[in-house]
Amino acid sequence: MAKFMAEPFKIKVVEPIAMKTQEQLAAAIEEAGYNTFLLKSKDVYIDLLTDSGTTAMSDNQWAGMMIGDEAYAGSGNFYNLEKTVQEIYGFKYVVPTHQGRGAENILSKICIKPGDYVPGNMYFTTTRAHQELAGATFEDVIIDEAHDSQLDHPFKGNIDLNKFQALIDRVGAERIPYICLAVTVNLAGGQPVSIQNMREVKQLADKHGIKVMFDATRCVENAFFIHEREEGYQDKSIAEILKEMFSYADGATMSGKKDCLVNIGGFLALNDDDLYQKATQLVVLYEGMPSYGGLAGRDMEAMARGIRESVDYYYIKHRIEQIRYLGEKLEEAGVPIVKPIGGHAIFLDARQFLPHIPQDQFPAQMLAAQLYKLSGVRSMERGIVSAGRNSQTGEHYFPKLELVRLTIPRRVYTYAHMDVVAEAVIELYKKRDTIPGLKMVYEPPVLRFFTARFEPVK
Ligand code: PM9
Repeated sequence: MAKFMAEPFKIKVVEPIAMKTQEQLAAAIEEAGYNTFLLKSKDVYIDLLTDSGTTAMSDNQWAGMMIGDEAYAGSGNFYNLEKTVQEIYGFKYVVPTHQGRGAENILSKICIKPGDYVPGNMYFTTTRAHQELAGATFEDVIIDEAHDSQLDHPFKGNIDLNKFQALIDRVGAERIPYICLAVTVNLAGGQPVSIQNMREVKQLADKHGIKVMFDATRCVENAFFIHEREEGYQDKSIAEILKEMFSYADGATMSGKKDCLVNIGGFLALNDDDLYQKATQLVVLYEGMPSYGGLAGRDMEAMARGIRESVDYYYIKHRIEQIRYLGEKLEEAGVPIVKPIGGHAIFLDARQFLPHIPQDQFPAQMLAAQLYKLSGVRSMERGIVSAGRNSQTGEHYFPKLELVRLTIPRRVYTYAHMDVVAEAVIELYKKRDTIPGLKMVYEPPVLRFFTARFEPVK
């Protein structure tokens, strides 16, 4: 059998992509202030900025778009989505939102009071921003291994139960409304959480009356790693593993733009009647009626169908193996990447790639800009720029991980595209000593990575 599984789909529609000259690439990145978020899509050759909303939908999903029930209230597509989430994930209630952060906003507002603490397995940008806006302090309780890019560990996303217990002892359980468990952990490199850890977190949380809320954004990728790595799960289907995973959660926020295989959409899933009532009161303010929550009927139908497709074993096996193919090529050439290879992306370790650039000269930001300038491949900084500033002290957060993410959209690119990306990264690695640092010349007050601008240090 081939080491890397070929695409389990045929290509029916194609979208041409731009071929740019070196001069055009250099001009575009300068105009974008060395921020790959500010590039125009038309100037990008292979777009690995994100796997969020960039999925190629199936013929079945597009067919579903045609039966969108666009009634203002009680759309049939909402009931299909609700039934699908109940069946596949096992939650009682579903509140649709326009995307993941809509669900994060509602969850934070209904659960958090000022002065609370929310522990989690490493921060995520929008998740932490909503927790902080609601008055909470985020506390990272992921295992130490997650902060070391070179340490191989099968479940680097796990919660350290001692850190969780220490927080409970320090601030008191009554100031911890919930623990946020991301499956997988994006900023650690797409690293999974084991079923055993989920079970133990739930036990400890239950003992202290603390709720467990999953960030379910990449739950199918997490389920695949459990199938591959955790004893006793080799004979279980992806759907069975997902069901068990969510049995250890009281609720979940979901960015449907990732593992639900759609271009827009999300939801908040809950089991508790009272929390659900509160969520429906807020969703009408921020998103729309509880039966559409900011989405068109056709979007809910596409998401319901995407959820069912996502649990197909061959879909997820191909996805993970395509990413591994790229990662192994880079490893063979000695390029420093986060280990083990995660579920949605390859993460370049910018500290090791560009050791001569200090962290406050934004090495990962510059690495992403240089990769684009060389090849037209767009990636994303996930280091000090993404981490932002401590709102109390105004200082930069200095995360241990200073990374560039090559994020693979679902069902969009082929192995040949992965070859092009690998060649470009390897070429850049060979001339890494010539790359200077950056200074920030514009900084917005929140989520600065989206719109900040930079210039090379002379
Ligand atoms: N993730 C990503 O590229 C898109 C925005 S970049 C800030 O990785 C997790 C784990 C995510 C995520 C988005 C969201 C928010 C929540 N949790 O983008 O609002 O990776 O649908 O989801 C992005 P929405």
